Amino acid sequence: MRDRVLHKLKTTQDYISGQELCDSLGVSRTAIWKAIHALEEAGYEIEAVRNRGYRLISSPDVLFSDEIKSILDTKWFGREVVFCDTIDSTNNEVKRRAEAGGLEGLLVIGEEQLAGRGRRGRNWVSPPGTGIWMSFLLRPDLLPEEASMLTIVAALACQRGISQFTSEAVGIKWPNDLVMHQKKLAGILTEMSTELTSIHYVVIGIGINVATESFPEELKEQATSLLQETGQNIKRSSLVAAIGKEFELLYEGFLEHRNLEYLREEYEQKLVNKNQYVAIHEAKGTQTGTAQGISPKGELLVIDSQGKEIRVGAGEVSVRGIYGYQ
Ligand code: BT5
Repeated sequence: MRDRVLHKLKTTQDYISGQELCDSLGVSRTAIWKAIHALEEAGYEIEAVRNRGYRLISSPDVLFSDEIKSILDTKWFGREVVFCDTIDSTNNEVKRRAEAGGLEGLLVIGEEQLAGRGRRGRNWVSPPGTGIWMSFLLRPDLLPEEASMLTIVAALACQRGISQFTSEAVGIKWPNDLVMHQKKLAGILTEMSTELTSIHYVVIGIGINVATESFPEELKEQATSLLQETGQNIKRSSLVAAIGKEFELLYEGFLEHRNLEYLREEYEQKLVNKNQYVAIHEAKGTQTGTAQGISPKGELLVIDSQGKEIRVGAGEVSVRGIYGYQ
């Protein structure tokens, strides 16, 4: 009910009377009053004027599905938006819904994640009220080995989206981190369900520290938030909408080309690894060299000390000067 009343308030220019709300939503005056009260509790500023009705004055930084839907300007991204106050992991929730037949574009946003994940089972710190913890569902007609390129596409979409709100440089650390002033601002987790030669679905999870004021001790040196770096309070719902729009545009290009040549130049301009000495930690051992850029398949191109080119498909990459790596 809260969402429906909010939608009405958002789509009405002037005041809307209590009676109009009751009639159009088919509920009692008490139900409307309760919903208005709940919205006020959530931080919406609503003016109530006798004989005229209600008017929305300002919206807080909330991620309710209706708030997001009211500003999304996308074709399929967020065609369904699910908002959860608390969830284990938004990637898990998208997977569950994908298994139950969820459609491409389904977007799940959590205010708080109790089991937010990074890659290889690592933890992703996801407290309430400060970040964007979201995942969306894709059902691309790609080969399983092509899908890892989607992390690169998502990273650039985040880079572009965040850059719309700040003049500070937003960098990409290959393959899945966004970086500001040499600290980690955001991370991407791409997971998929596949068969030998086909993809059932892909889940792209994005975690962005927006208004975090302090991090747990073990992250302090390496993590940061938009608030800490820019001093600005950026509205999370607007950022979600901007990233969704950029992702749609870039994804169209990707499906057309099925490689990353079309975005390589722009990506490499944002790549903090470029021309840096990097260490690549893989299961088979650690290699070092200077990163040059990415291949059309999204691998990191590195030249080792003998001048030999190494193409890194997966693994951990440390870059000197970033996250305390020396
Ligand atoms: C990532 O993994 O960076 C992927 C993070 C993806 C999070 C999103 S949130 C929505 C969706 N649902 C999920 O459950 N996950 C996705 P990786 O490259 O493995 O980095 C993980 C490492 O980042 C951890 O081991 C920490 O060192 C660090 N870390 C944890 N929480 C962080 C945070 N909030 N900000 C910055 N760094 C963090």
